[in-house]
Amino acid sequence: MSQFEFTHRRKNPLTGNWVLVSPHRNNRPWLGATEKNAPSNLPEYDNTCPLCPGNHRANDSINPAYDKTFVFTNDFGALTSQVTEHSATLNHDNPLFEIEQATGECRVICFSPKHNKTLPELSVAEINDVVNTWKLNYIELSAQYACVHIFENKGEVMGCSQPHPHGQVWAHNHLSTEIQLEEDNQRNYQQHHGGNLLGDYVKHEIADGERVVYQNDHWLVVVPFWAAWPFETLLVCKDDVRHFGELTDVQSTALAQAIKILTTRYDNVFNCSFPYSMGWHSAPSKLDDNSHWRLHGHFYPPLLRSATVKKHMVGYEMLAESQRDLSPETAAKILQNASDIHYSQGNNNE
Ligand code: H2U
Ligand code: ZN
Repeated sequence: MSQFEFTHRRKNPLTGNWVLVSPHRNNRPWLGATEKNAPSNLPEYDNTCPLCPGNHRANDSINPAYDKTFVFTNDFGALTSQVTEHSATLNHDNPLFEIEQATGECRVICFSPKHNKTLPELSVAEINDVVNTWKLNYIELSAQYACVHIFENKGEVMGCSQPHPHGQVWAHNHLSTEIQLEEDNQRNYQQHHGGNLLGDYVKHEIADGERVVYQNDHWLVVVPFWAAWPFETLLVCKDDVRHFGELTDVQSTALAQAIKILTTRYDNVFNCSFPYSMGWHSAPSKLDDNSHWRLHGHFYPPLLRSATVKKHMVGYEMLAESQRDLSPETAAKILQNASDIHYSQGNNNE
């Protein structure tokens, strides 16, 4: 029996948020939805898809006949670089009505010309093209903006609007709430404990091993001690890399390998294309000292018990704090035991 089989709370040191863990509820009767998993039989090219090579997008521009990755400015970007003439009149004085202008840029990154290939179905070399595209966009945008968010929404359940494999980049001048929290907590940790928060965390997790899902020379994949989502994982660079622009070719290739294995195992847990939101957290670009930062990625998948039964962050979670039944250690064990051969290639998971 695990040492964690009692009700307890764990603290996320990156955000300061707590999660309530209730392992004894794992065996309760389940009355949730059990819809059938929709079979995926997408074509390699879809003439109605705005992301496929050669097709028209919403703003009437035409995608080139790209053969690796393809980046374009989001036709419906949440941020633009335009400064409004109203900014001078914004009210900065009243603490009950704080407001500030937000400027930035939003891009879409197509991972592959193939409409029906998700990350785990791409080769390591093709995933490496995606990693390098992330890096180039990071370098270009971080020269101009303080905060660059690179992320992917995968699956309809996560609000992904197109099945074509793609992610997004949002860059802006302000620090987002999550980056500000991670900035404050990593800085505080270094001030009080001397070390780098995630650097120290990596050492503890490697020594313990229970929550390690995968590791290579440069990357560690763990179900973090403080995971809120059932199969949440954290990818941390083992080296002193503070932002995406600093990755060497060797570290990039090692990251592509880690992504290939992690996303393949995710798909194999329930034999489905595992939905998630994932993204990279880098040091903000305009810091005098960023030595407290460590480049890392978060995967937040919503599935709980099957291809269709997902965790809802509702009720207590919305009004109090995250709560989970499946312990992070059990989730890690499931991910450790999942096959590295994708179920579509025929593995032993079925
Ligand atoms: P999501 O699937 O994560 O929503 O990302 C797809 C993005 O692609 C979405 O933000 C953009 C949408 O605005 N898009 C275009 O910019 N042009 C199009 O023709 C279709 C979709
Ligand atoms: Zn497509």
